[in-house]
Amino acid sequence: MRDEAVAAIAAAADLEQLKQVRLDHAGDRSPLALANREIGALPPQARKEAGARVGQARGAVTKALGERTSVLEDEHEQRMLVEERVDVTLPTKRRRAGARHPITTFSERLSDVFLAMGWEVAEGPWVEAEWLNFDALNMGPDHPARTMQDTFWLEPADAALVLRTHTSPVQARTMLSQQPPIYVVCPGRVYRTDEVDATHSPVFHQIEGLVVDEGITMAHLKGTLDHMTTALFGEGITTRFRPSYFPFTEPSAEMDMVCFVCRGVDSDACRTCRGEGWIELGGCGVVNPRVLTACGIDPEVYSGIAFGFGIDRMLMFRHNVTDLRDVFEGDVRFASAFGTEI
Ligand code: FA5
Repeated sequence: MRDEAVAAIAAAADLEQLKQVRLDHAGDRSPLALANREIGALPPQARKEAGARVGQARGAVTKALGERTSVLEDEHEQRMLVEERVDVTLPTKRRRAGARHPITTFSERLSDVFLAMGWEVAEGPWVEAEWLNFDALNMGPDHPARTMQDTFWLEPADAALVLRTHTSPVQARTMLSQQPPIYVVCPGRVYRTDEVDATHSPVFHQIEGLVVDEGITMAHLKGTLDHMTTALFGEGITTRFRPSYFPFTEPSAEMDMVCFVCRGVDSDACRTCRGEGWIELGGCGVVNPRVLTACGIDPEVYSGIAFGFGIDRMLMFRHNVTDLRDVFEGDVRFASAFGTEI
């Protein structure tokens, strides 16, 4: 009985099996327990002898159980240590934190320059009425200048809706909703059917500026834009106006600033201005009186100035981004490289 029990204990492969063996060989109904109970019925001499033998057997079984338990518990613990081992050197699956897009930060920085002068920030929708994108800005249905900005039209065609090709419709929206004095900037996304290359994208960003007040002239325009370039690029940046044409301004100009990297000296090797010595920021001019009239403002009393600059191009020049595609591909490494100081 004893040998059988000890052999069964030794054969238990894990704690679960040992539990069963304990029940079978040391439990209340085990042969040893039954034998123990029968001892009382034996004659005194036999009782003594049987008691000693059963007692020894039970002691041996208890000891064997104790030893096997501790061996199996050790094994179990070792196995758990191996199975649940944590390799702290493995790469984590935690996602990198995102980063603010530099266009967002740069747009805010641009707006701040104007907010500090007491201007307001205006917004307009990306899906715009054809009339506001073109007609109100002195580009009627057959105006040749419409082809200057190749347009995404929305279906159905008779809804006369476009993806705005510039931020200038916000000028019209602002003038239609408030009377002068008006001092607003509008940074935002615009769309054109342009092919993608290092300096063009079919979706890009502009910042529009509009002032309408009494006695506003081209001199205010130049002074304001010079202040903006100084605030963004630092002191000593020369700017120039080149004659240009926009149906909604008269006279019109393209504004350039001297390349802030090479300062126009030995510019042939300069990658920022590509040998030009100058960087084009965008178009501007004195608001065409026809636009004021179309928007319900009396051009005999008020005059205005406006500008529309490419934010993406400015970001590129300011931060040495050589390919505009990087701005739109959405790689978080590109955005992270800018940090929060733009
Ligand atoms: C305009 O869009 C006029 N609305 C600007 C204006 C506003 C003039 C108010 C007068 C008064 P233009 O088409 O030149 O102008 O675009 C302005 C700027 O947008 C360009 O100088 C350039 O910096 C940027 N731009 C134009 N097309 C793209 C493009 N495909 N990708 C990136 N930037 C572009």
